[in-house]
Amino acid sequence: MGTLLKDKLAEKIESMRPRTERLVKEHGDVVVDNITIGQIIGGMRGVKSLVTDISYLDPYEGIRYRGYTLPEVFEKLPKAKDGDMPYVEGLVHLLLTGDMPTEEEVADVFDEFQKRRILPRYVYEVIDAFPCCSHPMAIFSAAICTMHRESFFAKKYHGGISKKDFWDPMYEDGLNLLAKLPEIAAYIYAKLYRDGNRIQSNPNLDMAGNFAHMMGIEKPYDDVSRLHFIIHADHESGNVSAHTGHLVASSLSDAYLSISAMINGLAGPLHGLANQVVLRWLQEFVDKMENRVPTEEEVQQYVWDTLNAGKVIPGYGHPVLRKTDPRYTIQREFALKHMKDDLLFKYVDMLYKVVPPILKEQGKAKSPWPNLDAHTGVIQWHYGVREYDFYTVLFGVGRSLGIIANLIWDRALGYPLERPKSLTTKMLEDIAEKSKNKKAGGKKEK
Ligand code: HAX
Repeated sequence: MGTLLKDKLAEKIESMRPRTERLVKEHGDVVVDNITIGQIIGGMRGVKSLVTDISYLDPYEGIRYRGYTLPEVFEKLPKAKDGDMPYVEGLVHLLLTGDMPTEEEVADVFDEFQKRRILPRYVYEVIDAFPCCSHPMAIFSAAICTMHRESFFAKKYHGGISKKDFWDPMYEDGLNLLAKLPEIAAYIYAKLYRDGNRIQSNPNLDMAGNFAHMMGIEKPYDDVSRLHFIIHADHESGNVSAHTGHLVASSLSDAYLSISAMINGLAGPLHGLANQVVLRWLQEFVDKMENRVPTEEEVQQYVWDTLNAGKVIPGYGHPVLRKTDPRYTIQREFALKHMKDDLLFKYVDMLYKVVPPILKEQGKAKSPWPNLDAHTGVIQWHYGVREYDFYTVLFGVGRSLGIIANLIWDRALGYPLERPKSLTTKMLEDIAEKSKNKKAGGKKEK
């Protein structure tokens, strides 16, 4: 056991390579997209300029992992023996190979993780050495970065390795890191919020089940963790965390350096940090309401007050999605089943009714619908994880699954150094002027 995944992946890579090579050799000059000045200044929204087969985001349907919608992923992946949610190990197999795993293939990834999960001692020491009041995301990023010295890829590269084989040490680094992330996250939690009293990992448990165990939280928190890691795993390549991971790895930085960098991108309030911002915003509202359920008018007033103060409604809107995020819906279904009487969930439920019409009326946000961050914190809060600074670390553990799958495939298909071209503002002004004159000339000729 423990080699099924790598052997299958090697076969998939061999069959995929000719497709990429043919596209570049025979169709390299085919135009896919144009770019406007608005897109260049506006964060490259919608520019089709990246390639990944791990996931695809449709604005109306939401994310598909390897062609499967999220409800299909939850239905088809093998379920945990002692829970309702699928094993994260099965998702790893799906993301890497594109195939739904058998029970045996899930057990194989389980074995892979068991072999690799022990943390070097210095990682605990790095976490211990952080000054007080450090944000857990800064600690998480540093802990991962420190393990750069373990990198097989870095060693092999310096020893001299064929480009064709780059993916192999990236696979080793990627799986080594994934297996260790739950322990790093759980130790950061213990250190910051439980006086350093950590619970030893249980090698008989699956990745998410073991995480729940190390957090010291009873069932169904193991299922909450499986759900959480799976829905956060991937969202195409263009979001800040995925793109950062890909960009940094494109310079042949190893998995540790690349994942540490992506964690820093995820730590921004417009991206992963939104889940803690949502909770803070909700808590302020609950305090204001003195712990009672508000009326619809009070919720409307709170939302308008936030907007009128020049702030965004956290957890709402998205750069690509144009409907309710299915990752929100899946969490909502879980909450309706397990915690429908929870006070905070009642707030979230009311906001779901109230916010979209208000954002539509305000007319700025292109999507008035909730994204996944509108819901994650409420579930964590319910199960006792109330230190909301920590929520983005949980996001980071999940997001690493998809990004590592991408990094391995980036190496396998030989994607080169990323290096787009920049222009100056004056150059853009000249292009704009030329286009204006051309249009005016065209009109005169008519
Ligand atoms: N509340 C109020 N205004 C909003 C808004 C919201 N939730 N979402 C967008 N807008 C505003 C924007 O601020 C922008 O205003 P200006 O023109 O004054 O700058 C305008 O509507 C157009 O923005 P957009 O094109 O619809 O959205 P963007 O692609 O620029 O930004 C964001 C997408 C997710 C950053 C945005 O919707 C937002 O700030 N949402 C709140 C924060 C949040 O929930 N972030 C998490 C997103 C999911 C994710 O990546 N998680 O990791």
